[in-house]
Amino acid sequence: MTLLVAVVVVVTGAPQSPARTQRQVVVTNPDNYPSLLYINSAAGRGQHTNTSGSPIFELILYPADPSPPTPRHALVVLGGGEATGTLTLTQEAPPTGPVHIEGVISNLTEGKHGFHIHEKGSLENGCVSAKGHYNPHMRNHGNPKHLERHVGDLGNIVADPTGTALVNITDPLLTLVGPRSIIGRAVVVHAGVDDLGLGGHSSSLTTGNAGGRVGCGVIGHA
Ligand SMILES: *[C@@H]1O[C@H](CO)[C@@H](O)[C@H](O)[C@H]1NC(C)=O
Ligand SMILES: *[C@@H]1O[C@H](CO)[C@@H](O)[C@H](O)[C@H]1NC(C)=O
Ligand SMILES: *[C@@H]1O[C@H](CO)[C@@H](O)[C@H](O)[C@H]1NC(C)=O
Ligand SMILES: [Cu+2]
Ligand SMILES: [Zn+2]
Repeated sequence: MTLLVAVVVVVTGAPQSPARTQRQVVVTNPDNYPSLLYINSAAGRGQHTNTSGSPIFELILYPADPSPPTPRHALVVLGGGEATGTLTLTQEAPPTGPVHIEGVISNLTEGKHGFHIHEKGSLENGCVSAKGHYNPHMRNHGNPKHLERHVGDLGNIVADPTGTALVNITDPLLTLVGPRSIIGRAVVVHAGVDDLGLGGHSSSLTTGNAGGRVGCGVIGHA
């Protein structure tokens, strides 16, 4: 069974909706395994095409499962920096239902801290080894509520005067299964505020200018 990822450029005029929409059809792949084809309309603009702002569709083929979706769970222990904590990730209806991230992060400075999924699940040389934001669709950095964002962009978490941040995020683009699963990648907490791409700084459209990395952990199966 192979998983297929393909991109299709929308010709013109499709509205740019922040909400990810999917359609589901049953197809038969060359091995005669029934599969589910998901059409993700908020994917991105593609690495090798200039679609000048048009949305493109990403088509993901998953093995068909006749039973109801089984919830998926993942876990992150932040141990790669000064900020510590544990986060649980839950996807009630994989592969395309939203992912809920919940937990507590401590030993932060009071205020907002950029919070992202980064590409690599490595802390070999500290949080820097997690590399850049997870961005499979080659978009600019942005607000998680907008179409123009990295898949890994989750905005800011807010620490109280004791340095504790309660994390309670539900995100429609993340998934814990299939070729776009974030399991095996890293969560990173930054020293500063993520400007959501609006700061006008040279790094606003790549990192949100969120500063150094004060906490990180690898997302694992739970
Ligand atoms: C993409 O196309 C638009 C509109 O044709 C053009 O203005 C822009 O410069 C192009 N960008 C690149 C990177 O080629
Ligand atoms: C909390 O952060 C400070 C630096 O801000 C660091 O010196 C200290 O070791 C951290 N505490 C823990 C428990 O990691
Ligand atoms: C998390 O956020 C949701 C929606 O904003 C809210 O209904 C829920 O009570 C929150 N949970 C916690 C533990 O704060
Ligand atoms: Cu980051
Ligand atoms: Zn980003």
